[in-house]
Amino acid sequence: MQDGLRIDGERLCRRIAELGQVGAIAGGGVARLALTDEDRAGRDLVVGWMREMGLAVTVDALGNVVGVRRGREDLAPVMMGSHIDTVRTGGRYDGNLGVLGGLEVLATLDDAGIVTRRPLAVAFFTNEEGSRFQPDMMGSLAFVGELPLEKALATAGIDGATVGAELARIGYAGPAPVGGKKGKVHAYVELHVEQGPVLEAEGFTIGAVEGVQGISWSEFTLTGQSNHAGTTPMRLRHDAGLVAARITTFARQVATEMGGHQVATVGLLTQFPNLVNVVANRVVMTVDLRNTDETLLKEAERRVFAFAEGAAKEEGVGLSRRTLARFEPVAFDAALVGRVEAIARELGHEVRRLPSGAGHDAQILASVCPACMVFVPSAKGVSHNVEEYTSPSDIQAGGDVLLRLVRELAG
Ligand code: HGY
Ligand code: MN
Ligand code: MN
Repeated sequence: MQDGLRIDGERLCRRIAELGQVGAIAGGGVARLALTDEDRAGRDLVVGWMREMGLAVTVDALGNVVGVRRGREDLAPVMMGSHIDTVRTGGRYDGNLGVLGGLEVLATLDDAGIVTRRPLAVAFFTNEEGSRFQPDMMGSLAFVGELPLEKALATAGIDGATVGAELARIGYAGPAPVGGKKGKVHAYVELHVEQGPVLEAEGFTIGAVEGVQGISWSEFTLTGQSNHAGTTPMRLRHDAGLVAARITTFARQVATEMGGHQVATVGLLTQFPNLVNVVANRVVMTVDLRNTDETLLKEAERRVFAFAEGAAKEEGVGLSRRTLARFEPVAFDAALVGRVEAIARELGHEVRRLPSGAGHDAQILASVCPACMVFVPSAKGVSHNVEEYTSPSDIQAGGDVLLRLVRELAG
């Protein structure tokens, strides 16, 4: 389709800025952890925009929201979407760009008086980030039927609240059922910021995302013995804090030694009693390991888990491990990846293929329909950081690729 229709990038940037005011934090970022009051306010704003556009809005039992624009025929829709929950030091673009970009595509078609053959849908999924409640992509996992609703609702977060209680509290426990989506979505396209340094460093405007790397999230609970920092001889200590520190440095060592796509992060670490003169008797910490190759990811897990056991044993500290999330690498639909690449070129943008380092709802939707992602650059490769930024011209480019691909898929 060669017509010159383009999204209204300025309107999209205005909406990104407006949503970015909800849960705004110093430095231009946002904090809208899943199912908090800030998340509710963001949801209310986006649902309001959906209703203003005349979309048929449904909310399911885990709070996933889908707005549908009618097509000429009553067929399975082409779906766009992402998430609007954020991490605690979130940026304005992660997730939000994919949801608001989808709404912008619909508004552009409204302005042009175009009705596609298939209906078009824009979704935002509950708790994509997984920061407050694990696993990440919780909403889309339930949406496709891979995570039982009861299990999701019973999940306790890092602050002790449960998903079910918080979902009801913010008023987004909806009537629509979760699961049963085979054949109900024709294709899924997610516009998202790269969140890494590749596109900007190499001068590309569009990323044709080939797939998402494997993700392994573990929680370690270390149980030592609190004791007096001054009177306890070193040989008699059972210092949970020391074991945690050794696990952290070993995880980094494994990633450095393995190289390639291997990454390792200790993001959450709480120490008890966390006092200057008391040997720590309890640490809860997370280890995030990722790799594009499942065999290598398993090797990294094996090395880190074995080291942790050994270090705990040496110090006479108890250790238990819980899996918070585990996803194998996912490859997106090859034909769709090819179309993202070709359409970007037709629109005159420099494009390259690349894997996604971050997890996304698209990797979950891929289990029920052909799915793909369109990346746009992140300035300085920064994300999960208030300085996350993507330029208006890159947003325009990403939105135009999304518009053309979705029109092609929806006829
Ligand atoms: O952690 C991730 O990959 C995503 O931000 N949920
Ligand atoms: Mn995201
Ligand atoms: Mn994120």
